[in-house]
Amino acid sequence: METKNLSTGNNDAQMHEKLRLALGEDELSWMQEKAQAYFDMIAYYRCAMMEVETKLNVLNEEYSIRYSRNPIMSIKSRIKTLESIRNKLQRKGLSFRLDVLQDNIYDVAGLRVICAFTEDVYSIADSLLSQDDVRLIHLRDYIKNPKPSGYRSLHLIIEVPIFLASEKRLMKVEIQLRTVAMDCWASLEHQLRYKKDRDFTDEMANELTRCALISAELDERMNKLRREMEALPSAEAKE
Ligand code: 0O2
Repeated sequence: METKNLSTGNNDAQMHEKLRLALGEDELSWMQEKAQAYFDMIAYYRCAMMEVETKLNVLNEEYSIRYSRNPIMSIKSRIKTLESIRNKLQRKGLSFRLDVLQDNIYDVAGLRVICAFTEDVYSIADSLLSQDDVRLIHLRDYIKNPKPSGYRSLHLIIEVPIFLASEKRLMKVEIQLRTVAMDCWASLEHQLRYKKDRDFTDEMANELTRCALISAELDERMNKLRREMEALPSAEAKE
């Protein structure tokens, strides 16, 4: 372990020296300042992501106490990679500047919340949005209005405060809420569609859309079953 650190440090020093010779001291320190500002900003997004994840875990815990079941099955979080941020800015015709990034890219910090039932998706979203430090920036309901591909999920862009040592910052976070069935479809579709060495035909796209309809039907039938079960008297009430 110690050897690895020493050798990494050595490589860093060599790289620094190469850059200093190629660029000059002023340019190098300008570049370092820019890089530091970027990494600081990413750290703030990471804090906001943790903040929202905690809120979701608290909601899940409360539902579990109140209704003896967990509406949230799992939460995945990710920070968008530098490459993905750069590509998205390019696609939007925007330059790579921190202020431009913060004003235009809302999914630097992203959470994917996998729920048991469709109704859980909306209950969790409503509970989160009713909190007084959460501001809704944007809502896209791809469950009520699926994408042409068949993709279904509820997308929220929210703004939450993070409290640092001497300041409060408002940060944007994207939350994608979906059921297990929606997540299964989206994950498999993503794997199939983005296989780089294969063509994706129209017939394959149509087949995926048909699979999305089957997954929507599965959700509907599960929701119905749940409603029917909840309408029955509980074992305690029967005694
Ligand atoms: P990643 O790696 O998942 O983060 P915006 O500028 O953000 O408002 P955008 O990006 O078109 O516009 O927003 P949209 O379409 O509402 O949401 C984009 C994200 O939703 C994607 O993230 C996917 O995660 C998911 N998504 C949207 N459509 C589909 C689809 O047809 N199939 C699958 N599997 N996922 C989808 P990114 O940007 O691809 O990157």
